[in-house]
Amino acid sequence: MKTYLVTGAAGFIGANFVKYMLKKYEDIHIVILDKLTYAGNLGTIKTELKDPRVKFVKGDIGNEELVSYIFAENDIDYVVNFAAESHVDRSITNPQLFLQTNILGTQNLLECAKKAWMTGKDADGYPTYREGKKYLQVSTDEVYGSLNKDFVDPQPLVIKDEAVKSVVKGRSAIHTYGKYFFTEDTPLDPRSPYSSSKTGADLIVRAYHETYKFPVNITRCSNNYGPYHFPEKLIPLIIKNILEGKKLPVYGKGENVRDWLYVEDHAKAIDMVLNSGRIGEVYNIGGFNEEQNVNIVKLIIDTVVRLMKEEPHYQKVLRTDISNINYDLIIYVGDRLGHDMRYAIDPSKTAKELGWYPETPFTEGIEKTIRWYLENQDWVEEVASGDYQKYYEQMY
Ligand code: NAD
Ligand code: TDX
Repeated sequence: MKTYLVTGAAGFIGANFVKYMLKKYEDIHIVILDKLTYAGNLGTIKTELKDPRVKFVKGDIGNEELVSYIFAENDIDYVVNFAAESHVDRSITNPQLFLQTNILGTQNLLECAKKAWMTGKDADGYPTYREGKKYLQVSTDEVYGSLNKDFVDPQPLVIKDEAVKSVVKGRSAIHTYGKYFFTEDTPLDPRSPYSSSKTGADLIVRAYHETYKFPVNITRCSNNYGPYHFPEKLIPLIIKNILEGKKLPVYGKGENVRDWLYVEDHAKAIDMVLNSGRIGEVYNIGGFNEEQNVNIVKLIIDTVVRLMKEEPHYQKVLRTDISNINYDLIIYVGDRLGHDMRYAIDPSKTAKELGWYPETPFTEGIEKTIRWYLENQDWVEEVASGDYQKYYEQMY
């Protein structure tokens, strides 16, 4: 029986991770620590909150007294730190909060876990820890910067490594937009306040490992999508606006490339890294699934229209006539400051060492995601009330 401290689990990926773990393991305890910022929502985990295996604590990962208390009250085996300020656009208007939560919050979690797990010192003066403990930092491909100059017309992605090929079983990318990919050895080169704060967090995690031999893993994943994604991010914002007949804002020329990963595939990878990842290692988690933003928007429009026609009962959620849903809704708006051009993760190490691969083909994942939004409009209304409206008006 393992006990997990999962931070930020009232948010998008953390909640999906908790759902995945509770389904997969009967014998598990999960303590959720979440500050319930604008991005955290108890409605996202309402079923899990009723589960006797789950405890919920409202609070800040940076609160030393509270986090120490959680460690004193629970025999935590694994910490999985999802809690963060996660939106690049918000980091441009309010960078300080990102440093506070993402760097100082992470350091506080590390320090409290270190104190709770420490057993003594070895002959060289390094701390020793109780068996089987691990801290996992959920990081991002954005710490590697941007593949700005490496940009070509879409080409088929050819995986040459036989070991990787045998793991991904043909479920590889539709195409790639460049020759270069981020590997775990790519130098860190963040460019936005958000990615700089995530890099700061990664560096302090590495420092705890090197300086105190503290047991850690870092995972760096590409853009996630799926259920419970907050509608400030591209995919859920576009779905929401289509259903309301609103314009679809695409930054700049819409040519920027992101690598998209279905959130459940990410949850599976984190579980595998916790179980089998080598201590101190970084693991890249990517979708083998690069696409330009404008093509994502077009794919969502096409999929919504197809679903509405194939299953007309979905039309009841439309606040516009179906004939209005077409590419004319797309508007090109001012570009994000310092907008990273291309992210492309090479997850070969994770595939080879852990046997993980992104199982969900993109068109299937997008259809599942759109269906989820069509069927969960109550959730959308709940998270998009109040502050969200102000944010939306300021941004667009
Ligand atoms: P999210 O914004 O949806 O959720 C963040 C959660 O953290 C919220 O529930 C929020 O209330 C909580 N939180 C924020 N500050 C906190 C604090 N100080 N103390 C405790 N809780 C706090 O984020 P997400 O998209 O689910 O991302 C989760 C993690 O994954 C983040 O660390 C993010 O950097 C990383 N990541 C996200 C993506 C992505 O595509 N969404 C990709 C790569 C990495
Ligand atoms: O309205 C929009 N129009 C638009 O063109 C929005 C919200 C975004 N975009 C563009 C910007 C990006 O190129 O779409 C792309 C995706 O944007 P976001 O959904 O904001 O994601 P991104 O900035 O790529 O960052 C995400 O992936 C990496 C997460 O928010 C981060 O937490 C994660 O680390």
